[in-house]
Order: sequence, then structure tokens, then C-alpha cells
Amino acid sequence: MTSTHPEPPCAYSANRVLLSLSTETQGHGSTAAFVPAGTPRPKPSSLGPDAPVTDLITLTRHTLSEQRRHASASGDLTLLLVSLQLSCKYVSSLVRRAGLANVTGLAGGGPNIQGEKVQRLDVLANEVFMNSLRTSGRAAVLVSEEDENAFFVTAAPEGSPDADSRPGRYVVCFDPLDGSSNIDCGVSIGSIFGIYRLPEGSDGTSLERDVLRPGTELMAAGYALYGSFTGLVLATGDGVNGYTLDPSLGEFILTHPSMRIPSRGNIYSINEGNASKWGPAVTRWVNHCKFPEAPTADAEGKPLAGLDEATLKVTHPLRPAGSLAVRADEHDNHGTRKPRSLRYVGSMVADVHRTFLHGGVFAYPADRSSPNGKLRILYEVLPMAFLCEQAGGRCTTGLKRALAIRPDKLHARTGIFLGSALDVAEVERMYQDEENAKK
Ligand code: AFP
Repeated sequence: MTSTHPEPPCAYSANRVLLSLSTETQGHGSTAAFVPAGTPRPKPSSLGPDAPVTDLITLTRHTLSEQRRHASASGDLTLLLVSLQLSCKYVSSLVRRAGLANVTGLAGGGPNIQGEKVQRLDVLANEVFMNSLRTSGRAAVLVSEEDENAFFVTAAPEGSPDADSRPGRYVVCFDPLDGSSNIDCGVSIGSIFGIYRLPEGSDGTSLERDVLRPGTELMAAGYALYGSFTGLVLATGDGVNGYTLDPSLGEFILTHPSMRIPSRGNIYSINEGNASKWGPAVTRWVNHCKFPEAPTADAEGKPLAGLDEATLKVTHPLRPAGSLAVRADEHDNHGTRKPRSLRYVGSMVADVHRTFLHGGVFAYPADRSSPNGKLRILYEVLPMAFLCEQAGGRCTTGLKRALAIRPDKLHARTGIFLGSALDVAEVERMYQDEENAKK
């Protein structure tokens, strides 16, 4: 007899992905995931492989099992992650009801510290994160995109509205709702967070010592994506794992273990409306994504025989004149001469998630009108750079490794290129060529 419900409910499907993975290299969607030997594996039901999976690997179970592998772990990070999970689930549920409940539209009260319009959902998401983190007993300092100043968690007196607040040992920098200008049109949005441990001996009261730190000191980072599904992608220093929210259980289930960014991709992602303000390296990179040209120089940058400036003006009209050569190892889309595809959502989480899965480059470069770029270092760039490197990708400002940047203020910004290691290295070479041409 044919069942009218041949597919098990989604919670079980998610773990079925893991059940079917062997320890060999596996295709998962378009991500080739290598599943290391230590990856937990759900036990099949005694009713056989077609029965729902009864052994669910939730995010909390997974972090607890990771914690057991580190003898020095206190369990505090796991508890902090429980608070962050709750925040993401709550924001996800607000987003899902956004068109029905009274949560969309402008909040009123003027622009935020970034000079951007504040949506009602921005305010609610910020309150959700702040409340769950300040009462977690694990957070020392909270930095939010929505708030001008850092919030130093202290134990508040009994009877006060903050009475549940308890300070801990972690600094959490977060963007509670990234891409919020996309809310009203139903486009994917997300939340981003980065976690530092307080330096040894610190009491968690100094902005310079405790908060304004490079991404190389992050101990964990993650993002939640509110799209066609709600996902949470997390790195705690030992690779990157992806979890999918089962709305019926209210649990994030491990579905994408050990995510790896493909080393090359066929997508470039950038706001082309800013083209008139770009410098030569960005213009050159985008032109060659769109109009891959034959090489004019060998892999070392030495001009190919017979190609002089006059000939190149005709054969390579898009090539900037002078020393910016088109080298044999780049620009022709890795030998295919096919233009790359442009994809740009305008929500960093959605653009980065696609880049993690399908490869290519997501870029928000510095330009003439924004010499420091648009994206904020502490709660956008550094967490994403940490995740990217942990997944085998590369993240640069053009000339510097993004993860090594130390912000000089809470809401400092920088330009970035993030994604497939070989594609990002190509952009870096173009920036280097531009620098060399200036000498
Ligand atoms: P909003 O939260 O104001 O929508 O900004 C989103 C964002 O910071 C980031 O998520 C996007 O990548 C970027 O801005 C998009 O910026 P443009 O609209 O200038 O392309």
C-alpha cells in the first residue's frame, strides 16, 4: 500500500542526511562535506531505515559532545550558545509572523547610531538578544549593532527590572537583525554573532582590552539565516557546522557537518550600483567576472609576445592601461572564458551563506565615498571572516587579512571580499597590482 505521506517529518529528514553520510567525502547539496571520524551519527530506529530517525543530533547535544572532547571546557560556552539559540529561534518566529503580527514598519524615534532607519523588528530582535544574553550568567559585555555603547553586564539589585542579570566571562558582539531593509519584501535576513573570552585576569570593564580585539582572538562565531528555512551556522574553533531549525520541535538539528567552501566558484556578489565609486582593482575584477578576457601576460605577469599597448586597446578594451596585466592564471574564469553569474541579495547573511554553499566571492569593498567600506568590523566582518577561514575559505580587505583587523571603535567599518580561497586570492593579486602600479 502506498502511503499518502511517503516523506517523514522534517526533523527526521534532517537527521537522515547524517544517517546516510559515510566517513568518505560526501556531496551535500552542492557542498562537498568531509565528515571527520568524530562526527556523531544518529542511531537508526529498530524499525529499519524507512522509519523516522529517533536519535536526534540537536545543536545542544552536538556542542555538549564537542565539549566532552576538550578536558578544560567548563560548559559555559554551551550555556551561552543556549541563550543565542533561543534568541535566534525567537527572532525566527517573529520573522515568520512578520506580515501578520504588528512587527513590521519603522520603529519611529529616528535613525540608529549607523544613521539607518530602524525597523520595529530591529528593536524587537535587539531586545530579544539583549535580554537572553544579560540573564544567561555567561556574558560580561554585549555589543549590538543597534546600540551606540557597549553594555557591561552587572548583577542588578533584587527587585530592579534587571534583577536577573548576572555577569560572566564572555564578550558577545552581534547584529540582531542583519538586512532589515529587506524585511517588508519577504527577502532572507539573518542574525550574526562573534564571541570572545575575557582575557586572563580581566574584570570585563574595559572597552580597549576586552572588546576592541581582532578576529584572531574570537573563540566562536555564527549566524542564523531566516530564509526558506531557518538555519544556524556555527564555528567554535574546530570547523564549521550547519543546523536546520525543525519548527515542530523548536530545535536546531545538525544537517551540514564540517562545511567546506568550494575552492573556486562561479558567482560574484557585489552591489553594482556603487561601480562609479570603485577603485581600479574592484573595477578590473568585476569587469573580468563579466567579460573574461584572454591572457595578456604569463602567470608571473610578464607580457605575452606581440601584445603591445596599441594592440591591447583593441583586443582588450576593458583592460586598464599600463601595468595591470591579465595574467594567464586568472580572469578567464579559470580557463572556461565563461562570464560568472551575479547574485546579490543585499542581506549579508544570505549572500555569505550562498557563498559558503556554492562558492565564489561576496564583496562589499571600500570605495571613494566610503573609504572604510560599509560593513561593521566587530559584528559583521570578523564573525564572517572567522567562519569563512574555518570552512577553508579566504577573507580580505583587498590588501590585508580581514580576521587580523583590530577595530579602533565599536562601530568601525571595513571593506571585505570573502569566499572561495582561489577566487579571493585573485582579487588580492589585483589589489597588489594596483599598489605596485602606484610605486
Ligand atoms: P540593512 O540591515 O540596513 O538592510 O543593511 C544590511 C547590510 O549591512 C548587509 O547585510 C548587506 O550586505 C549590506 O548592508 C547591503 O548594503 P547595500 O544595500 O548598500 O548593498
